[in-house]
Amino acid sequence: MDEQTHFRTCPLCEATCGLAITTRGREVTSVRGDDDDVFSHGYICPKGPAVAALDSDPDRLRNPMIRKGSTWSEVSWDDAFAEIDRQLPRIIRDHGRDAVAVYLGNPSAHNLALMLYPRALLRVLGSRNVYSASTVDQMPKQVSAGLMFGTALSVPVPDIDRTQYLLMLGADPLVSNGSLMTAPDVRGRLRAIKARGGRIVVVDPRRSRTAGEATEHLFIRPGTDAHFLMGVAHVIVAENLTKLGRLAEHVNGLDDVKALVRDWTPDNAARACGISAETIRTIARDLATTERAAVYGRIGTCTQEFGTLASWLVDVLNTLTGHLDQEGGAMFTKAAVGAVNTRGIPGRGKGVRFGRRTSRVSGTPEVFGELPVACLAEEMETPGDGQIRALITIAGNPALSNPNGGRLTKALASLEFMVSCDIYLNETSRHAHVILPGLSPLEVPHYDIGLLQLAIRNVANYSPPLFAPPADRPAEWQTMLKLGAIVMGQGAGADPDAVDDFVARQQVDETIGANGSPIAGRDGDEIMAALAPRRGPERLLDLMLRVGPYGDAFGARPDGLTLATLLRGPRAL
Ligand SMILES: Nc1nc2c(c(=O)[nH]1)N[C@H]1C(S)=C(S)[C@@H](COP(=O)(O)OP(=O)(O)OC[C@H]3O[C@@H](n4cnc5c(=O)[nH]c(N)nc54)[C@H](O)[C@@H]3O)O[C@H]1N2
Ligand SMILES: Nc1nc2c(c(=O)[nH]1)N[C@H]1C(S)=C(S)[C@@H](COP(=O)(O)OP(=O)(O)OC[C@H]3O[C@@H](n4cnc5c(=O)[nH]c(N)nc54)[C@H](O)[C@@H]3O)O[C@H]1N2
Ligand code: SF4
Ligand SMILES: [Mo]
Repeated sequence: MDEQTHFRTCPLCEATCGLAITTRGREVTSVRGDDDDVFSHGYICPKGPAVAALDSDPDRLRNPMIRKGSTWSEVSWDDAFAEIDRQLPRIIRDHGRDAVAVYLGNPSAHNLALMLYPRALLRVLGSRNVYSASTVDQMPKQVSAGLMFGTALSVPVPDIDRTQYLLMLGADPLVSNGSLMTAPDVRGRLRAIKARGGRIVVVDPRRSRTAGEATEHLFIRPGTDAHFLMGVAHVIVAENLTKLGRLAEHVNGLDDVKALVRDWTPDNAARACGISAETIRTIARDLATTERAAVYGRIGTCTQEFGTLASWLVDVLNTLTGHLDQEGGAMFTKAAVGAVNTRGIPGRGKGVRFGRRTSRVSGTPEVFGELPVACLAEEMETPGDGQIRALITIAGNPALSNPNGGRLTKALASLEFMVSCDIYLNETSRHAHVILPGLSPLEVPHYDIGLLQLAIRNVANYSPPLFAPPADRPAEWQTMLKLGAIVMGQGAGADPDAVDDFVARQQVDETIGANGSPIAGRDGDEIMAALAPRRGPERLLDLMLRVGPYGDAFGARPDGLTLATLLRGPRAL
C-alpha cells in the first residue's frame, strides 16, 4: 500500500502546530512538523507525534462502558443510552434540573464538536450546576477582559514577533507552549526578541525554564502580582509617563486609576511582593519608554487570591503606556470564526454581567453562566433542594484537576448517577455508571474556534478527519445531542441528525436576526440550503466562517472565506 502525507493541525495544546502525518491505510507511519505551515513553520514539540499514539492506544475506549458495582462491561451504544434514559429523566423529575450537574474539561476547548455542541445540552438541561476547568485556570482574565473590553474572549495577546520589551508574569511558555497566546514555537519567537536587541523580563517565584531564557528574572512572592503591578502603575502615573496616544478616545476611568495607585508607592509594593522599589521604578520607565512593549500575564497571575485584580492590572499597564492594540504591544486578534469583538455594530455591545445568582451552599457568585469548581464537592455533599445527585463530565478529570481532589472523589462516589463522556477510564470516569467515548483525534474534523481568537497572527486552519470513524460509532456532537434529547424526554431513540437540523436552523435564524449581521434580512431556508449537505460541526463552522469578518456573507462578498476555501488552501488568511 502507498504512503500518503496529510497536513493537519495538532489538537493537543494551544499552539496549533501544523503536522505532516504520513499514513499507510489506517496506520500512521510518521508524524513530523509541517514545514509549510504558515504559522508553525515546521515546529512541533514532543507531544505532537503523540496524536498517533493516542489514535492507536489500545487503552483508549472505543465502546461505551457500563459499571455495575465495581464491574465494568462494554455495551452497545443503544444499551448505554437506554441506561441513561432510565436514570437522568427520573432524577430530573424527582429532584429538579439543578440535581444534574455538568462539568466541562479542558480538551473541550481543543475539540470542534465539544466547542459547539455541549451548549445545546446545557440549554435543554437548564441546570444552575454548570462547572468547567476555566475556574481553575483563566476565568479571572476573562472577567477582567469582559469588564474592560466587553466580551470574555477579548483578551489582548502580546505581539511577541514585533515587541522589543516583554514583561511576562506567571507563565512558562517554554514548557506549556503558550496559553492565552496562541503561538507555535514560543521559544524561537522569544529568542528572536533577544536577537533583535529586545528584552524579556520574567516575573515568577520559581526559576522556570522561560526565566532561564529571559534577559532578566525577578523572583516574586507568590500571590502578590497585583501589588507589584500597582507599584509599576504608581510610578508611571507619578512620573508622568502615562501616554494613551490614540487610545485616549476609547479610555474611561483614568482618573479613578490614578487615584487608586496614588498610595501604592514602590516602597509599599516592594514590601509586599519582594521585588525592590528600584527595580519596580526601572520596569515602569522601561515599559513606558520602549516604543514596542507588552505586559503578559498567565496562569500564575490567575490562580491566586487577587487573580482578577492582577489580570486587570496587566491591561491597565498596557493601556497607560499606550501599548494596547499597537504593533509590538498587546493586540486583539481578528479571528475568522466566533469572534464576538467583530460582531454587531462597532462601539456598541451588551457588556458583561456577573453574580446574577449565587451557589446554593457557600453563596459564591456565578460567572459567565458557571459556578467555580471549588464549589462542586460541597454542592454534592450538602443535602437539600438543588443538591447535585447526578453528574455529566465532558472531557474532564476533576478528581485530579480540581482543588481538594480527595474530597471530590468521595463526593463522586456518593452520586446517584454519573455519565462520563471520556476516551479513558481514569480517576474521574471510574466513578461513572456509564462512559461514552469520543472518537480518535484523527477521526474528527478540527478547527480551533477558541484558540485562534487568541492567536498572535490572524490564522484559519481547518483539518478534515484523517480517517473515517468506524461506521457504528457516533461522533461526540451526536452524543451531546442524544443526551440533550434524553434530558428533554424524547427518549433514547431520538435521531441526533434531526435535532442537529433544528440546532443549525436556530443558529442561522439567530445570525440573521443579530444586530449588524452581514446576512440581516436574508431567508433562513436559502442559508440552510447553501450550507447543505454539511451537517454537524462542519455545517456550523461553515456558517460561522461565512458570517465572520472575512466571510463571503453567503454571496454578498463573493471573494470571502468559506469552509470550502479553507479546504482548498492556502491555509492562512
Ligand atoms: N494541581 C493542579 N491542578 C490543576 C492544574 C495544575 O497545573 N495543577 N492546571 C489547571 C488547568 S490550567 C486546567 S485547564 C485544568 C484541566 O482540568 P481537566 O480538564 O478537568 O483535566 P484534564 O486532565 O485536562 O482532563 C482531560 C480529560 O479529557 C479526556 N479527553 C481527552 N480528549 C478527549 C476527547 O476528545 N473527548 C472526550 N470526551 N474526552 C477527552 C481525558 O481522558 C481526560 O479525562 O486543571 C487545572 N488544575
Ligand atoms: N506539557 C503540557 N503543556 C501544557 C499543559 C499540560 O498539561 N502539559 N497544560 C496546558 C494548559 S491547560 C494551560 S492553562 C497552560 C498553562 O500555561 P502557563 O500559564 O505558561 O503555565 P505554567 O507552565 O503552569 O506556568 C505558570 C508559572 O506561574 C508561576 N507562578 C505560580 N504562582 C505565581 C504567582 O503568584 N505569581 C507569578 N508571577 N507567577 C506564579 C509558576 O512558577 C509557573 O512558572 O499550559 C498548557 N500546556
Ligand atoms: S506545541 Fe502543542 S500544538 Fe504544537 S506539537 Fe506540541 S502539543 Fe501539538
Ligand atoms: Mo488550562
